Amino acid sequence: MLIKKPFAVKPSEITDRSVYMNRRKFMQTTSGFFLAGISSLVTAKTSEQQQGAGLAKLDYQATAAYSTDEEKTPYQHVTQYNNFYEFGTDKYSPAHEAQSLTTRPWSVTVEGEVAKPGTYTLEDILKPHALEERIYRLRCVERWSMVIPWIGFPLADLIKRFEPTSRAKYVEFTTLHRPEEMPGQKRRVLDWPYVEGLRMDEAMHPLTIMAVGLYGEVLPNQNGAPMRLVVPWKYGFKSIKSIVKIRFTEQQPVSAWTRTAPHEYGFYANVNPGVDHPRWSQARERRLGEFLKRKTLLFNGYADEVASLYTGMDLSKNY
Ligand SMILES: Nc1nc2c(c(=O)[nH]1)N[C@H]1C(S)=C(S)[C@@H](COP(=O)(O)O)O[C@H]1N2
Ligand SMILES: [Mo]
Repeated sequence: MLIKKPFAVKPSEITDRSVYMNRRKFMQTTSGFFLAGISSLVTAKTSEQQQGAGLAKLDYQATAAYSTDEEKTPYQHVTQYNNFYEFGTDKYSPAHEAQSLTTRPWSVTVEGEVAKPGTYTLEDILKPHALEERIYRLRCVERWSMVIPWIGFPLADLIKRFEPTSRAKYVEFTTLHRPEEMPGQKRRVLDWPYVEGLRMDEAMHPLTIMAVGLYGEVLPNQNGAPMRLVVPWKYGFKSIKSIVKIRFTEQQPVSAWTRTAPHEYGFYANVNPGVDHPRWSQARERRLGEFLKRKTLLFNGYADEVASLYTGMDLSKNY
């Protein structure tokens, strides 16, 4: 996703570096005692057991619906290797820089084609929703992937409460714009604030969730606290973080990435190994914490659930 490369690492090197760096960090923080030759398998298993970071615990149902039983990506990878440009373009910056973000009080403005527009507090938003765990794959356009135990609720349940009108064909989401706390917004890497959008049927799809936590705890700031989208069949950039506005529209929203580089980042952004990014192939990906690449799956492996949303569409044109 690097438009203006802020540091001299090729996209192809980024994941390799992450695997190396995270392992190294883990070895440093958790075990000065580990011998250097310890196998990667043992390292991964040990770090995975170290779940959570002592943030507030959430009450949730562990639902099997839609969850993958693949091995979860260790917490350290999920929370130390992030894309959150508001806190810098380096993948290791958000884990540090996002700690100063104030997530209380928090409110969300709902506007556009809805019967119940208004400004809702985070508490208003969350109150009626039972939380559940969904273990989803998330695949970044830059070719790394993760398996994350998200805690959240279906976005559809939230949308219904606002009673969109019949003219609402799309939903647009906006991230907080607060340069004092989001140092990355002082540089024009993107046209701030970060904006993303979904077609109404995508937003209402049962796989689409609003996440408020991961690994049993509230979201760490770097992962999009207090509330972010998770759309597992789309490239990670559609999963917008730290949402403050939800707008229902008749016209297709223009996302921040599409505005910045329309040839590289389209509106749909469905994971598709057959449609290359203009600067790299999307055929393979690296699961964080693993060494061998895997084949990328159509719709990130969720084709059975979502392929019908795109019947008759040319996915190489609607990328
Ligand atoms: N506001 C905002 N949301 C964002 C981003 C961002 O830079 N800003 N990055 C996106 C990208 S490119 C990815 S891959 C995912 C990464 O989520 P994670 O860091 O929690 O793994 O967040 C997405 N949501
Ligand atoms: Mo991404």
